[in-house]
Amino acid sequence: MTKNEIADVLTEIATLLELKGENPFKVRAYQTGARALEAIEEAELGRLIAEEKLGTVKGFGEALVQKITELHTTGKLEFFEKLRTSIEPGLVDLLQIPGLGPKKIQVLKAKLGVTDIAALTAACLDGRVAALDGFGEKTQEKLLAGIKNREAYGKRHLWWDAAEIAEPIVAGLRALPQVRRAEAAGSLRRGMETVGDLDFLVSATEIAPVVAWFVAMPGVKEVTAQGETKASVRFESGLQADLRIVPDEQFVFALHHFTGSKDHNVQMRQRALARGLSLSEWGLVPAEGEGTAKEKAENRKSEKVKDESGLFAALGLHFIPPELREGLGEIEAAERAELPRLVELGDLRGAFHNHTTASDGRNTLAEMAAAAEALGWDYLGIADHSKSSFQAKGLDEARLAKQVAEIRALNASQKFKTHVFAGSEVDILADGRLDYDDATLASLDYVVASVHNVLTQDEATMTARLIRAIEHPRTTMLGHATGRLLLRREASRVDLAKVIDAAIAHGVIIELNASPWRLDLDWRLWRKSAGRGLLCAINPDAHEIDGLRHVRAGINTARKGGLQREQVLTTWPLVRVRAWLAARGAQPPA
Ligand code: DGT
Ligand code: CA
Ligand code: CA
Ligand code: ZN
Repeated sequence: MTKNEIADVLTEIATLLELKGENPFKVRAYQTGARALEAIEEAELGRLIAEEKLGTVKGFGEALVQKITELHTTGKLEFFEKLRTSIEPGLVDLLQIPGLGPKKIQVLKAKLGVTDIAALTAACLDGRVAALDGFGEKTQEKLLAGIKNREAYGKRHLWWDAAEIAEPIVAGLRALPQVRRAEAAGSLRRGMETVGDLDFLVSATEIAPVVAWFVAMPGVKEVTAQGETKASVRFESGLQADLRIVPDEQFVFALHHFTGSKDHNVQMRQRALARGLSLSEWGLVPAEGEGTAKEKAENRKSEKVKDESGLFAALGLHFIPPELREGLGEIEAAERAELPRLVELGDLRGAFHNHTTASDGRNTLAEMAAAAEALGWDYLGIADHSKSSFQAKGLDEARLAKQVAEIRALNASQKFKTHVFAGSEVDILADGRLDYDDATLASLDYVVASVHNVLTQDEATMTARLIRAIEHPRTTMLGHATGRLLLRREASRVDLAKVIDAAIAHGVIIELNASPWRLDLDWRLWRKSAGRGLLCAINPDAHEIDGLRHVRAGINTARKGGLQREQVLTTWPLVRVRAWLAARGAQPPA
């Protein structure tokens, strides 16, 4: 580990110890240690450790010397790992709220059981915080305001929400007579699950009218910057948007630069340099000679490069889709022509995890089927909640049997071109058993097995629970595997590598839950698993007809995860899906 990484660990240890109410001197020792470490040079640290002289540095006691040495040489620290798992992750988030220090957080936890921001919000809203000794009405109000602010300004935004704001802006920019090309770049274009800010890029014949239009858009709450070729605004939601305007001959280079990611850009520049070229947001020019990159680009415009494909080709690369530009080996793959052919929205033919008014959905079976038909889907799976999810009106055996009969009748009536599969989103009980008996499960076309309660089990228990569900012969797919809610709730503690191994071994699908606040499994895990035979189903988890559209967010994540059409069951035609389900259903019970 580098010294800065070690310093970060020490700082985090101090915070965690503070949250645990540890001795303040001990806390201070870690804080001081982190600062002392920052002041040392990297090479110096290596030398001090090699010569066992770390203890001579002011600020490093015996305990710190041992821990820094362990981190530096092994990259790990057992003490830290243990400490981290002993504290609810939500408590650390609470520290970001103005007015809340470790002491107050401990009181909130002890008296009200508050361990995350959602629980604190609830406790403030029903007045329980004001009633605590040392808090009061004023503090409660201040905390609520702090939470609201954090939501509005401090945090990132769901890809879906950002895209809904960005799309009309791109259309509006393109409609301006002065605009030649306009694109939304940045993390939005890369399909990241959350977006920090929007980055619009425009080439135009005249700049002023474009800037004037941008800062006067509906929904703009504040103009945070306005210059000659750029402007920044903030919307009601707190989302910021940057606009940059460039001459048309620079557009491709600027688009590539502002799409990022930063790591991808750095690697592309290094690649250019290795070829005697200098790549920048202004152009691609020979690296030798006097002058800045900007001056050179203006003198020697990279005229042959008309679009991003041309830019990649100029560096001996196949086109890299924006979703893959994370600096994680995509350039090497593009050089060897080994990039996957990514799944596309138009490849989808249906989805399996959808709810109706029978449980907590807002549209009826017939409405959902009609909406799926309107999308051109060949099939729609209905998977309402099972009986243990009583808060979501989960179906008992009798209601489930009635729904299955309705679905069979609907298919027989041929009212819709879309075939409806009768399934269920069956709760995985705390011990890994499923919520219906085998006979009931056998009456279904498929089973989505999901965790909805007791989310806070330790890692080993949760992992065993999911694997037991995967091993059940009636389980077709695992639903929202980690239970995370982006920007709201952390993933459960679970060893996903083991879960994925079990799914592959048992031929069980893991869903890519396309709900914009889930996107679970994460794209980083799909990158690791796609080539290993793990089958994916992109499921919108729709609770109303409009929710079916969320598959688009799922496609984003699938593409980022490097998934190809073949690896996604929901791109398969109906006959093939039916045959696959039938083959699984024929498996004898264990
Ligand atoms: P975000 O907004 O946090 O979701 O992430 P991005 O990727 O949209 O980042 P942003 O908005 O700060 O910048 C947009 C792109 O501009 C970024 O993906 C790559 C490029 N960029 C920004 N800063 C740097 C930098 O320091 N070096 C390089 N090479 N590129 C940068
Ligand atoms: Ca951005
Ligand atoms: Ca930005
Ligand atoms: Zn669910």
